[in-house]
Amino acid sequence: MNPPLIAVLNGPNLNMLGTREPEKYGRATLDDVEALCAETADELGLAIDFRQTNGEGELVTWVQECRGRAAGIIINPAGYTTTSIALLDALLAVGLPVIEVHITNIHRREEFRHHSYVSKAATGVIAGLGIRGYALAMQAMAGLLEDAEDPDDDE
Ligand code: DHK
Repeated sequence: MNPPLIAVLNGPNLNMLGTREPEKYGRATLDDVEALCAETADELGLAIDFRQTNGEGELVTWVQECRGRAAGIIINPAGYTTTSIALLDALLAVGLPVIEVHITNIHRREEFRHHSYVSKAATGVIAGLGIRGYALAMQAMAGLLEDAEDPDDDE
């Protein structure tokens, strides 16, 4: 049987990780994030489809394409977190477990970063733990998928 596929979707400017405001986002690159996700997925028996785009429409299309294809979505919506009702609607439409990840603690930053439309569709949110947040999201997703398989099992 194929391992469950988790879409790991990244929004605008995350392609610049490593050189972008390293005092906030750290020195790891997006390739490092992908390698971390791939390694964690492997340990958990999951597969990943890891992507980044600067375009809101493309992100919406990728979310739509997850229906019937992916078991869950891990998303760092970056700048679209606070603006995109279209992204929220797409996430609600596909009806998959969603974990929202932010590298920085958005609640310690400017007020305009505090509100997330995406959170309305997210099962959980991880913020402020650096790129480690992606690995934690992967672990949480594995747990959610297990719970969905075995709803009566409390462990
Ligand atoms: C990344 C961005 O690009 C910002 O627009 C968000 C988020 C924070 C992050 O912490 O990963 O406000």
